[in-house]
Parts: sequence; structure tokens; C-alpha cells
Amino acid sequence: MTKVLVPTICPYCGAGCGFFIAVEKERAVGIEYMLDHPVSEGALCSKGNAALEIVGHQERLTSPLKRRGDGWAKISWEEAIGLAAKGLGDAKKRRGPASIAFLASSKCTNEENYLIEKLARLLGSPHVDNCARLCHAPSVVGLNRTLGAAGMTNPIPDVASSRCIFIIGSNLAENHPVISRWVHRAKDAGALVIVADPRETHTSWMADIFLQLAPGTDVALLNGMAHVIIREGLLDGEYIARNTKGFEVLAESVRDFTPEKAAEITGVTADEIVRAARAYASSPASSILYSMGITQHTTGTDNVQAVSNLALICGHLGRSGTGVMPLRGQNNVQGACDMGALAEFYPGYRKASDPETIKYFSSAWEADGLPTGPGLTATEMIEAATSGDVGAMYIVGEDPANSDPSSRRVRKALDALDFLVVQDVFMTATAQAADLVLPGAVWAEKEGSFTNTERRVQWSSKALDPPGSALSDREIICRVALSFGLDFDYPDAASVLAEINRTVPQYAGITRDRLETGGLIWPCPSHDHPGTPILHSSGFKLAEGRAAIVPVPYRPAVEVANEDYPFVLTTGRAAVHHNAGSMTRRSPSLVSREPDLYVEINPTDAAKLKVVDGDPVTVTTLRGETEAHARLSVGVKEGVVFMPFHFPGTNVLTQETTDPEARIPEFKVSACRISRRD
Ligand SMILES: Nc1nc2c(c(=O)[nH]1)N[C@H]1C(S)=C(S)[C@@H](COP(=O)(O)OP(=O)(O)OC[C@H]3O[C@@H](n4cnc5c(=O)[nH]c(N)nc54)[C@H](O)[C@@H]3O)O[C@H]1N2
Ligand SMILES: Nc1nc2c(c(=O)[nH]1)N[C@H]1C(S)=C(S)[C@@H](COP(=O)(O)OP(=O)(O)OC[C@H]3O[C@@H](n4cnc5c(=O)[nH]c(N)nc54)[C@H](O)[C@@H]3O)O[C@H]1N2
Ligand code: SF4
Ligand SMILES: [Mo]
Repeated sequence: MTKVLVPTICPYCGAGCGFFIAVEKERAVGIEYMLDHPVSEGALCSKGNAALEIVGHQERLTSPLKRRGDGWAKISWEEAIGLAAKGLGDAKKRRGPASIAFLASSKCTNEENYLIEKLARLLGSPHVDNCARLCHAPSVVGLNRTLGAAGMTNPIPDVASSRCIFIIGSNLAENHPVISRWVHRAKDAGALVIVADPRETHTSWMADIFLQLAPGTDVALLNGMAHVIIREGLLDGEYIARNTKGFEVLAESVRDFTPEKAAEITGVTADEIVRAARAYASSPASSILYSMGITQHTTGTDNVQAVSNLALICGHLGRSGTGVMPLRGQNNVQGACDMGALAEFYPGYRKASDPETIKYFSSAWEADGLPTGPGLTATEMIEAATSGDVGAMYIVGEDPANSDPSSRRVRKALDALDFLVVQDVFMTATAQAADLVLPGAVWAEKEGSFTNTERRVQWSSKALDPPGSALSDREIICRVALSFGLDFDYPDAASVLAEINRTVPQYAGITRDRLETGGLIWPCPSHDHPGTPILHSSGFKLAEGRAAIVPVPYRPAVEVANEDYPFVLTTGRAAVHHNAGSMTRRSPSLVSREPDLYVEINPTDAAKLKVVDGDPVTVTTLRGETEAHARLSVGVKEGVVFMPFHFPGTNVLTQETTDPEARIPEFKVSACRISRRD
């Protein structure tokens, strides 16, 4: 029997690794490695290797479902689309188009996200967001302000040419494992690695300098480093003069931020701060890699701006081996944002508040009455559902009931909606709260483009048919749109991409026929343009072509440890699970390695609590309590505990307080107490 190898992109993280699905008799029989892939070069991590385990899974949604009492009734697509149209239409009639809110999916293709964005806008709703809000919203705000673009500045393989790599708030060895191969390559060639993280991790094991700071104190660390660089004259004065503005104000603002002061706040020694500052500033090419450890804070935007400041005063931008690299999380969170699935933007980062944007899309989409934004963010939608300002939601490929902070509050908000439609591939906690559940096809059962963290747009081909009557998200969205009389005639993903080429300038030259191999890195403005792997090599897309250096005052986290809640809880990830876990908890090879929820506790703290490794404990915060197993680890400092959020329960504990600008919740700092359960 002939075996066909279908090229595809891993459905998990933003590294965007490529591989082949081997198909025989219309069934997937295995994975084959893609040796010439520009990022993965044939490598895959444990999740990539297990990706096919969820495709034919027995718990896949195979039919539309409507709520019947406490259970579900299988219904036809005809009835399902009718119910979706009625539910959304009723909300619109009763309370206006702004009472409908949409969550787009960073698991879906660019084409699907573009269609969700377009559907929302044509129905008159300004409210479309995606899980980037819980992830890199501070990068969008902070990097746009300082550098004029929010993407990763350099491509992933470029990290191998760095001479000093500063990793702050990122556990890439577990969460972007294939990217960490490029860090190893640089290290093998003599590069120095600095890691700043409150926990010892697989990533900190790579570090030459490990800064084990207290959660939420990154601004103090970065300001302390800027102080040393300026005081010791390690800055790049020529670069600053030619490419930036605002340096004097920064210099003034960090004048008193001595390493000793930073040490007091962060718990890292002054000597380590000085060594890290010297190493970063004086290498010929330094890069900064960061992710959730600095963005998921009420100071997320400040943290990102403080990172930009370091790169700008040292001139570590615009060249190979330099750069500011926000490591994007989901397989297509970059693309979902590019397609406008963000409250502040229409496709291509055109500001939703700008009348020119509305004029442009009114003409491009031949539509009247497009809504002006900004709309509600994902976090604000939950509040608006509770208050009744939002009456209906259409959630595609997201699981806020488990992934948003303070889960009890989220569940209440979802239950308060008049109508909730959820489109997913499994029955998630969010789908459990829905009136209508629509079964989507997973990535391998459809085609389309995905944009990875380095802005590389790649095509993924269809290998298999979806199970039962499940349909691709494109087909479902088109059916819903058609039921509103909208002209959504898109017979395939390529026809949507052709429209994206016309309306999203960064993607103008990224046509279907150019995506056969390797992909293209945006901005790619025309058909003969090779793409732009390195940003900012000749100035910045800001006033006068100059980047903005901005002073960042230090603010402590909102919740600090206290007598009643003596520990700082920080949350995050483990190598073998993905986000809220609807996929990886169904993947036998992965769940066998990490079967249930645990909390990492320092052995000294555990002894005081009379807890030994494996004991059942209760973790309590102001929001609620959760049961977990204790995992004793010297990797967390005394007073700090860590929980992954891959199992229901962790987000019962986390707080909904957000960054004032980016509106990201403070997932990384909550005060908690722990007790042993008998
Ligand atoms: N295995 C796996 N891989 C994933 C995912 C997954 O769920 N599992 N999810 C994907 C997604 S959506 C994303 S966004 C990325 C996220 O990837 P990462 O950002 O690497 O993930 P986290 O584990 O949330 O946080 C990173 C580190 O920040 C540290 N940290 C916590 N608080 C602080 C702080 O105050 N300061 C500093 N400097 N560090 C702090 C944590 O200890 C942790 O080691 O991963 C993607 N890849
Ligand atoms: N405590 C705590 N909470 C966090 C974080 C943290 O660090 N700590 N991190 C936050 C971050 S960075 C993120 S990105 C969010 C993630 O939040 P979510 O995006 O809500 O998390 P996922 O579990 O990845 O949900 C994706 C959903 O898409 C479904 N899906 C997969 N493929 C497809 C498809 O092709 N079509 C459709 N329709 N559905 C599909 C999956 O089954 C899954 O239910 O969580 C945030 N929450
Ligand atoms: S590193 Fe990310 S994209 Fe690559 S195989 Fe692992 S989960 Fe998939
Ligand atoms: Mo994320």
C-alpha cells in the first residue's frame, strides 16, 4: 500500500516545527521528521511527537450538540446553524450589536481567524479578542510603543549567532524546546547565557549567570542593570544618538537605582546584577528572549519596556545575533493577532479607533456600519458578561473556563449569558457551559497557514478527514455568516489568503504558491519580496525613525505574602502538557508522565507545614481553594510555590487584577496558604 507523506505544522507551540504525517488508506500511521525545516531541522519535542494521539481520539466532538436539560442532544448542522443565528441575532436585536462578543482562536489558521474577525465586524461588534490577551498583550503595547513593532525582531536560528543570551521569564527548555536547541548551539560556540527566573528550571540549568529573583521584581532588576551599564559607560552612545530618543530621561530615572537597591528588592546579589549587566552590554551581539515570566503581571507592559530599554541603550538590535524576542506561545497566536483578532485592531494592526481604518475596510469589505473600537478585551468580556453588557458570546478554540483567572468568577459570567456558542474539538469546561457546541476539525484535518513566533508564515496541508460530521472552522464560520445573509463565499483556505494578501499589507506578498516550502517571514509587501527576517536594521517605524526609550518606575505586585496567605504562588507550565490541557490530558503518552495537579514547595517550607513529597494538600487564596499533590523541590525558593495550570483548579486561585494598559491578568503572583489534607 502506498504511504503518502503530508507536510504539516505542529499544533502546539509557537516554535512552528514542521513534520510529515504518514497517511495510508486514509488513516494516519505515523510521523516522519522534516529534516530540512528551517526551525526544527527534523527535531520535535514530546508534544510534537505525540500530536497524532489526539487526532483520532474517541472523545473528539463529532456532531453539533444542543443543551437539553443537564445533558446534550446531537443535532444536524442545519439546526445548529439556525440556533447560532437565532442566539446571536436575538442578542443583537435586543441589546444591539455590541452585546455580542467573540473569542477567536490562536489554535486556528490565519484564514479562519481572518473570517472570525470579519464576521464579528460585519455583524457590528467591536469585541473580538484572543488568548494573546492572557499572554503577550504587554508585548503588543510595550514593543509597539518603544520599537514600533511587536513581533520577535530576529528569526529563531539567528539565536545561534548570539554571543550573550539573556533569558528572562521564559522556560524555553520546557515550553519552546526546539528553540532551546538554538540556544544550546550558541552556548556550544561559546556564548554566555543569563537566566532570570524565580525558579530553577531546565532553562536555568543552561545558565552561566542565574538570577533567581523574587516574583514580580523584574523592573527592579532591569533598572539596576541599566544603572550599571550607564554608570560604567558600557552603552552604545553612537547608536543611542542615531536611533533613539528619551535616553536622558531614562538615565535620570535609574540614577538612584543602584545594584544594591535592586538587590534589596529582587533578592539577587548586587554582584550578580553587575556581572549580568556587564556581560549583556559588552558582548558584540546580545539577544534577549522573554515570555510569560515578565508579561503576566500587573506590571507586564513596564517589564517589556524595561527590556526594550536595555537593548536600545546597548545597540543590540537590527543585527544578526541581537534582538528582543517575545517567544509567542500558541502555534498561531502571532497569526491571530496579525489577522486583527485583538480588541484594539482590525487586520494588519490597523487601529480600530482610527476613522481611516473604518473607511478602508468599509471599502475593502463593501460594508456599512463597521464598528469603531477599541472593543472589550478577553478579560473585560468576562466582566461584561457578568454585568449583562454582553449577552451572547461566540468562543472558538479557547477554554476560558480553565485558562482565565479566578475560574469561579468566569463560570458565573458564562452562565449569566443569554446565549453561548463554543466551537472546539473536545468537550472543554467552557463548552460545558454552552447552549450550543460546534465540532471543529483539528489542524491535520484542514489546510491553511499558520504564523510562528518569528513571523514565519507556513502552509499546513490536509492529511485526513474530520471525524463524524465535524467541519473545518472555516466551513463553520462561513455557514454562520451565510445564515446572516453575508457574502462569505470562500470555497477553500487559499481563497481567504488571497483576500488577506489584499487587505493585510504585511502579508501582501505571502501568496499560496510561495508557501510550498519553508514559508515566508512578514513583512513581505510584494510578490517578489523575500520577506524580512530581521526588523529594525535601518531605523524604526516611529516618529523620525527613532525608537523610544521610556523610563519605567518600579511598582510591586498587587498581592504580597502576608500573615494569612504567607506564600507567593506563581503559575506556569510543564514540558508534557499544553495550556488548559484539553489536548494533552487526552494524549496517553503525555498524561502518563504528568497525571495530575501538583504544587512545588521548598523542602524547608514543607517541613514547617509537616508535608512530605506526594502528600495531598489544599492551596487557598482569596478566590478559592484547590487540591493538589505536594512536590518538594529546592528549585523554588522558600516562600514561593509553583503550580502548572494544565489541570482544572489552578485558576480557581489566580487573581483577575490586570495590567492597567495591556489588561493581562497577574497570573504570576498571588498570595496563598497551604495546608496538609488528612
Ligand atoms: N510544554 C508547554 N509548552 C508551551 C505551553 C504549554 O502549556 N506547555 N504553552 C505555550 C504558551 S501559550 C506560551 S504563552 C508559552 C509560555 O512559555 P513560558 O513563558 O516559558 O511559560 P511559563 O511557564 O508560564 O513561564 C516561564 C517562566 O517564568 C517564570 N516566572 C514566574 N514569575 C516570574 C517573574 O516574576 N519574573 C521572571 N523573570 N520569571 C518569572 C516561571 O518560573 C517560568 O519558569 O509556552 C508555550 N509552550
Ligand atoms: N494560571 C495561569 N493561567 C494561564 C496562563 C498561565 O501561565 N498561568 N497562561 C495564559 C496563556 S499564555 C494562554 S495563551 C492561555 C491559553 O488559553 P486557551 O487558549 O483558552 O487555552 P488552550 O487550552 O490552549 O485552549 C485552546 C482550545 O482550542 C481547542 N482547539 C485545538 N485545535 C482547534 C481547532 O483547530 N479548532 C477549534 N475550534 N478548536 C481547537 C483545544 O481543544 C482547546 O480547548 O492561558 C492563560 N492562562
Ligand atoms: S517545540 Fe513547539 S512546535 Fe516544536 S514540536 Fe514542540 S510543541 Fe511542537
Ligand atoms: Mo500563551
